[in-house]
Amino acid sequence: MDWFVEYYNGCGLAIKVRRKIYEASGVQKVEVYETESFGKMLVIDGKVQLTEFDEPFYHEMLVHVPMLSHPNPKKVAVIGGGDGGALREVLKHDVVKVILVDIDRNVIELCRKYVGIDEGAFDDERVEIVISDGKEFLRNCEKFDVIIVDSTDPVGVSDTLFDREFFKLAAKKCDIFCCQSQSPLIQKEYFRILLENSKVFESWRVYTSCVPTYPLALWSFIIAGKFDFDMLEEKFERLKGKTRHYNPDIHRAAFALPEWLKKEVEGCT
Ligand code: AG3
Repeated sequence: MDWFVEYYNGCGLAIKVRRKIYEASGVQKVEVYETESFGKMLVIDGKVQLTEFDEPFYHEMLVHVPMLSHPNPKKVAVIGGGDGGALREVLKHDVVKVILVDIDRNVIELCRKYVGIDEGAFDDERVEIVISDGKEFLRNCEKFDVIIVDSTDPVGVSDTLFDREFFKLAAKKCDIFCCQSQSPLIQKEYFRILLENSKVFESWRVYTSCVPTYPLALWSFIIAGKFDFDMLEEKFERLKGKTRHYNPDIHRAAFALPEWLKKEVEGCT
């Protein structure tokens, strides 16, 4: 039995693994493990992207917060998210069309075969897959009700999803935008860039979720655009029984920020 270890700035996380199920190198290095306690685990370029154990704490908050903050989302784009977890959650809503844009076909294929958290989402007839850089896609795409960014850390292929130009394009192409915004504790440099860029939207807010297998467990998200939290209970009716983590209480509570984080956020307003 071995340990998989990911190091951050001066600390790290060790996860006991039973075996490596698959490894492939293309646009990115993709590894799939079977862990001792957390089910299957996806690692991209040495960084934990998900485990079966806690991925709903991330994907449900990334998706249902923006989806339920829109009056009637029909057309959605997911940028990144080649594992299919965010896609699976979007399809729980009454959507007409969902475009998944990922730069790495390998991630999609390996995740379908060896991870399986998509639960058939890639075969849904409402889904279209586009293999492209997310920023290039935004330049020429139609308008969406909601755009969701499910990226890796901004090193390597996904750094184009973290710049001001990407945010400017996104602001033109949707009513509501939502992105994962890294660890506000130990990846402050990335978090701050995303806060700064969010200013291109008329309004934006930060929320958090606890994702134990991500750096220091406290994970942040930014929602921007024309969102409101009216009638969450009524809108939640369509999701009832289908979520493992999300509910309207946790939605509202996720926006309650501790003093240190408020300061960080206000420093950017
Ligand atoms: N992407 C955001 C998590 C990145 C974790 N970073 C790290 N371990 N250094 C998640 C993609 C899952 N769909």
